[in-house]
Amino acid sequence: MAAEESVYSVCGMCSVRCPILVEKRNGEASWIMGNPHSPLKGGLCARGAAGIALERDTERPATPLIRVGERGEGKWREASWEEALDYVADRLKEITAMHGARSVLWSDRGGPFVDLHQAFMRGLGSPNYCNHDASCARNVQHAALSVLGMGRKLVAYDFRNAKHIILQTRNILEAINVAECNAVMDALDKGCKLSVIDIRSSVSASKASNFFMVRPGTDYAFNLAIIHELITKKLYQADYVAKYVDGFDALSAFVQPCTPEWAEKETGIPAERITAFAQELAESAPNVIWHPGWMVARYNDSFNVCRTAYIINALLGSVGVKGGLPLVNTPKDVGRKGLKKLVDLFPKPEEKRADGVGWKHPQFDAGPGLVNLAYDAIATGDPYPVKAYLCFRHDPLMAMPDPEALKRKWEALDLLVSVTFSWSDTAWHSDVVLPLSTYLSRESIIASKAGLKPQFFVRKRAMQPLLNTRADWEILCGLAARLSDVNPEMKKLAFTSIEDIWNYQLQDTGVSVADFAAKGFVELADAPLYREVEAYPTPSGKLEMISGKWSKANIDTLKPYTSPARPAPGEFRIAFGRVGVHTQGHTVNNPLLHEQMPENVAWMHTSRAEELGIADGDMVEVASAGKSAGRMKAFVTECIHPEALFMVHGFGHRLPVESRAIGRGVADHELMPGGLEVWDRSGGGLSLQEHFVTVRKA
Ligand SMILES: Nc1nc2c(c(=O)[nH]1)N[C@H]1C(S)=C(S)[C@@H](COP(=O)(O)OP(=O)(O)OC[C@H]3O[C@@H](n4cnc5c(=O)[nH]c(N)nc54)[C@H](O)[C@@H]3O)O[C@H]1N2
Ligand SMILES: Nc1nc2c(c(=O)[nH]1)N[C@H]1C(S)=C(S)[C@@H](COP(=O)(O)OP(=O)(O)OC[C@H]3O[C@@H](n4cnc5c(=O)[nH]c(N)nc54)[C@H](O)[C@@H]3O)O[C@H]1N2
Ligand code: SF4
Ligand SMILES: [Mo]
Repeated sequence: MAAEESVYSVCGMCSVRCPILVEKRNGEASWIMGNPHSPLKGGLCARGAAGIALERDTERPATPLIRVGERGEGKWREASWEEALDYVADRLKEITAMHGARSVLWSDRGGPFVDLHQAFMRGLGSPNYCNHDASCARNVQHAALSVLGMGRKLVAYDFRNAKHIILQTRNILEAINVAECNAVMDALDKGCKLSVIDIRSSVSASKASNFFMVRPGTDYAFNLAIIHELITKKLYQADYVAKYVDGFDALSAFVQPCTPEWAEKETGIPAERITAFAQELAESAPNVIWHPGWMVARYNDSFNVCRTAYIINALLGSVGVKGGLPLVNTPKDVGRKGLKKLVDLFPKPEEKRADGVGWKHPQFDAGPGLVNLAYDAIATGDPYPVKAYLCFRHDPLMAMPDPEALKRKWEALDLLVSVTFSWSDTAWHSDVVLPLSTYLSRESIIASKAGLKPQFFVRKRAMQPLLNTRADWEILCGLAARLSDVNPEMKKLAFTSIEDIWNYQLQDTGVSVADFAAKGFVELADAPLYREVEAYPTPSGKLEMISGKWSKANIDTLKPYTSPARPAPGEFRIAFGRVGVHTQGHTVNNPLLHEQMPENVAWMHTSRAEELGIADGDMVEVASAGKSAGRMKAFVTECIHPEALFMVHGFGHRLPVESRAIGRGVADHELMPGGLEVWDRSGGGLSLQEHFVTVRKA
């Protein structure tokens, strides 16, 4: 039977947001595939294919809920949408009347649709918009800002034209972005080399011609030795460096002691392999991509690891270059007008941010701030009281270390609201749960994507929600309408249809809503555009080996290397990562994906397992600072560094409302006591792998 209708939309099973085509039968989504007009060519990852199971799952918040018991007790009363939105709006009115608009904090998952969220916060008059990124890519973002003067997403990874791709702390074939996976696989088919630097052998490592299993926490030493070799052996692109690099002499002097022999002692990688690797890199220059990483909230020097990745790219002449890291184009770069921003409906609040970003920490990107520091403001009232927290598509109790400590920091909140499409620890702990429609049953605002060919794209509703859930715009515009009696400015955001929002956004762009019908996205250029770089937006106009901006904040960007602690006898360093079939913690209860992988296992080296009398498949108990986080199966293998204990993040759920996920596997973030205070002062990221655990046979 032919499908009734197809809808172009956008996947929402992870933060990549691939373009999709949804087929419908009997008014419901019946089949999802990658958008055939896009580089996905119809393909999708396993999680993307499990979207219909999410929509049909009833083990998710089915209607708005207002807490009646204690926080986290799981006692709720069901409310209508009218009642729940009135309740939240009334509480916000009371709190802002007493403590000012700045007492409201927001966090979300970042990404292309946040204009609406930022507009809501500005409309309220609060500067405290944050995203999740202190626990993800902030160190990469700040490294990019410190070397290139611009954010990490303003350069692309031109995998298809590369001759050598280096993945460091980046498992591209399992931590999936479908278009990137396809591009890397196509490049490998054409003879591009792949090198992987990891603490364990991942699927990506299995495709590599060079695999370097470094001692956990020593990547900075590895990179400094590569820089040493590129400089002392004159393997760098001298013309490029003369034109684009600032601080080369200081860098040369700094890496002088960082010989491959020195790095061998730190990393465990033989000196001659490091020397040979540097030579190989030079042979492919400038078509080299040394990936600066994605999830790098790991160590106290992760910022420097990412910085040195950008520096190596700079020495090899690949920044700003085809087949390397070319600059992406915004609509303006291709002579087009960008979307009209919702955030521009309101003036920027003059108030300082509660997290100190932009004033106490002038070097950091004030856009999404650092949410962990905003939690400190909740707990201390310094620099001012923060009393309401709207947690949107974000589960900090799973995404941040040490959930019990975080709950204590939140005790001073008068209102905690969670907007989510699945149950989460944060939703369970909230005062109000506003159930979001899944991405199949909601629309989103139009998004703009910079790239070699910039585009606008839109998520359309493929079906009506099966449960009593609402779209993000319906929730926020509904709150805005209710807040306009005390804050007339908010009327501007009280849209009553998504078309009105889309038409507002598309004003003067030369694109209309109807233009999305053909492919689901509208390209703003006919062909990829590689722009010649004249100057970088750094203080020196060049790629900065020593960052002018960070120096002003008294931070040394050529930081001396500190050797990471070795685990005490019987201990392991905790390490974590992703797996192809799950997204973070929120797909573990998805009926289809749960079937694929119901629990995580503890990867440990054969020699360490023998020491502890543990055999492959044994149940083990994992603890940190004497506190057990639960039991899981041991996966005993030669394919991991002996100092590390690795597990996939997102398991160890404890909520009774998730019958499939409950009690399966262990939660890595419960093994990081005091972890909220352990973060990289120069890069802003949490240092989630600066923690040690013990394991015993259960
Ligand atoms: N210990 C430890 N901590 C980590 C990590 C780790 O590996 N180990 N990983 C870190 C990383 S890389 C990140 S990005 C953060 C992630 O942590 P979070 O930012 O919290 O991300 P998610 O779990 O993807 O999503 C949070 C919630 O949003 C809800 N949601 C609502 N709408 C949508 C939607 O349209 N799409 C999706 N996908 N979810 C929606 C989901 O139901 C889920 O409950 O955690 C970080 N924290
Ligand atoms: N399937 C799937 N794909 C995803 C996601 C998902 O949840 N599931 N999440 C998305 C998100 S939010 C993010 S941030 C990205 C993350 O993308 P990645 O950062 O690529 O993913 P991870 O698996 O967290 O980590 C990559 C690798 O780092 C290794 N590693 C750990 N410690 C060290 C170390 O000290 N040195 C080195 N060199 N390597 C180390 C791990 O073993 C792992 O193989 O993935 C995105 N894509
Ligand atoms: S990578 Fe997979 S889950 Fe993520 S957006 Fe793409 S298809 Fe969806
Ligand atoms: Mo992430």
